Amino acid sequence: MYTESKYKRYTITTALPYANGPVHIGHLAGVYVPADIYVRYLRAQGEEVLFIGGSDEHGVPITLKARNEGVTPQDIVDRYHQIIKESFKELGISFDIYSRTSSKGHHETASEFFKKLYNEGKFIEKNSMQYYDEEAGQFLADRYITGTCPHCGNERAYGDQCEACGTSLNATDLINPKSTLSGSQPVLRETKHWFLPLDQYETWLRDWILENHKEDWKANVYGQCKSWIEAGLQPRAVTRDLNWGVPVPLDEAAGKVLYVWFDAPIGYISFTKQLKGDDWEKWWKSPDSKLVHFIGKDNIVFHCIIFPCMLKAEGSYILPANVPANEFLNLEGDKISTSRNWAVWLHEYLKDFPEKQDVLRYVLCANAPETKDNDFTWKDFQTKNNSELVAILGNFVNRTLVLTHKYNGGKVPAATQMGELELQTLEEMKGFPERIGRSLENYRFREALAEMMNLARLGNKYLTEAEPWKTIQTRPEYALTSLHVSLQIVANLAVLCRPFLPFTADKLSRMLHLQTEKWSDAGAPLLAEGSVLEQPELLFDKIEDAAIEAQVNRLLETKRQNELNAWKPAPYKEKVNFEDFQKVDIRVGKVLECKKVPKADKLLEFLIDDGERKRTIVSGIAQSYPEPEKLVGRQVCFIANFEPRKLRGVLSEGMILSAADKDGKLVLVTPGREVTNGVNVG
Ligand code: B3M
Ligand code: ZN
Repeated sequence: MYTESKYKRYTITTALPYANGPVHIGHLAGVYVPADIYVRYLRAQGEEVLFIGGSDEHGVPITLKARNEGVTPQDIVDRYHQIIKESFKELGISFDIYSRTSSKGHHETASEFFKKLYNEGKFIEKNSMQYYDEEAGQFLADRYITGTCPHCGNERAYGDQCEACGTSLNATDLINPKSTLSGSQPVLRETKHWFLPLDQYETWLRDWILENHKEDWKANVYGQCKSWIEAGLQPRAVTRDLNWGVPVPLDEAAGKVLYVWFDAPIGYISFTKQLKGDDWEKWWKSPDSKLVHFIGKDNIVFHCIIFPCMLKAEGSYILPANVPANEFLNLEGDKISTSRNWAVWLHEYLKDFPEKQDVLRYVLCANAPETKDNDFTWKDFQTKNNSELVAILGNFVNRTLVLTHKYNGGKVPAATQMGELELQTLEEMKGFPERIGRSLENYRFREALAEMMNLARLGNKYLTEAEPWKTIQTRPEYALTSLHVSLQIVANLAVLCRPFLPFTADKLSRMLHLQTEKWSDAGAPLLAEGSVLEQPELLFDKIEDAAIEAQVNRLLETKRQNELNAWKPAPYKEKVNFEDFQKVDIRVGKVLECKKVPKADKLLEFLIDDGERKRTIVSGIAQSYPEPEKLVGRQVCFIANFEPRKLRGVLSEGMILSAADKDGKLVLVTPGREVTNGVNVG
């Protein structure tokens, strides 16, 4: 490692995704891709690493989903745990274990953890007034209750947290609370819960975080912790009146479970036990172990304040050395949302773009919201693939391998003509492992990725200057030497791209018969003269516009569906009196002719039999009736006593009534059955 490290092993955890839906690119960019890059780098450095993942299977999001689908919470978590686990694996997220919190082992570990704190008097027992939904017949906690956040005014804050400003809340903090079960106004009822007195840890937190982690924790993380600590920490309920979760291991607590955010982080520990058996403790209790939590910014309070207080209260655990939380990734300029299906789901991506796992890893790392929210667009995805992966990395590797097969039978050539350019290029190559490594050790993954790509740029630059396709005619020895140098850069890329692009690294190593993945070997030539290379295969291929258009259209359709689902009637107009209404003369008439008004894409010209005479009326419904002639013979309702007016040169006598449907279509208002032309509509 390049930065000093007193650690013998690394315990790396990733936020446990709720098993109430698949994972999307926001989760990947925020948590799992950076975590996997970091872990793969540590392994390449020969470090002892434990990489932990798993599904968070308790909590109200899951019971709400089960309720909406009329299935059990276990059905929900069984379905999504599998989808999540498989899609992570297919993306190359290299967990040592991916487990789940509904497992028996987790329930035991979480119960024991609670019981220890209980027996040592670390909780405050409190009867408190909590919100209760009389219609649904249950207490309301977490996402069962919503209301206005007292800190930022977000009207869709939940009972335990406001996702807009990240503040952790007690349900009784909410303004205008409403049950998400029945929509009713909840009442307050007394119930007993056990609270972790966070306020008692304030002095310690100030010291541990505000003093000791001022420099090494990311500014966005440090800043959030600072504002919470300075806002004053409150005791936090660690139990809930729910029936889905880890039962509170106390006789008097029937019908209560551990708060999901109490049990979930303990999942990191129970999964370690599951994997390591009796050898688990060193990963969580030895000061030689470095604990790092990879999370999104909405989980900072739980991983920097609440879970550390739990570990501190228990007394035998190490604390996180760092929590490099990322900000949020948006999609096409809008917040990613599971409920609005505004997301790129990992399992769908893997189906739509088979064999392109590394492209997604690359784009999500290059665009990672490391210090501020960032945006994913399909156009940028295509550009990064075509202009960077194909044109820079893929192109350099392919040219080098193809020319080596063409000029030297696919063997690494001898380097007999090393000139100034060659020596300088190999000298430059030496510096890449450390620069990339230091960025990774400081959780600057975008910077590290860019530096890895700079090595490919160095290769392209060298190859272009050396021009073996030209010198092969005049100075064949030099041409072969320049391919030798280029091949060393290709081999270094195979080692240095592995944390980011593991599938590409595998392909490259196979083509080169590369024998090492060790970071410490990189920076120097890695291929011996004469060693045989496999036939080259393209590392990346261009992504065509059609594939991107299909994705963008899918999102546009999703947006349209969301607008339809969100549609509400326009606000009703002011009251009018009956006399005013009687002034409007609405009649029924029959369509005799109907045609488009030339050069007016929205207008149709109707000839109506109004019971007395024929009248022309122009109406703006052309886009909803593309075949106007089909309206001949239909009866329509029209306002007969508007002043005539000219529209695109046509004198229009009245207004035909149509309803503007929520999808924007205009639908003619017609009588329920054939009536006499000219009759009144009232
Ligand atoms: N289940 C995920 C979230 O809040 C939450 C993380 C738990 S990590 C212990 O989106
Ligand atoms: Zn808020």
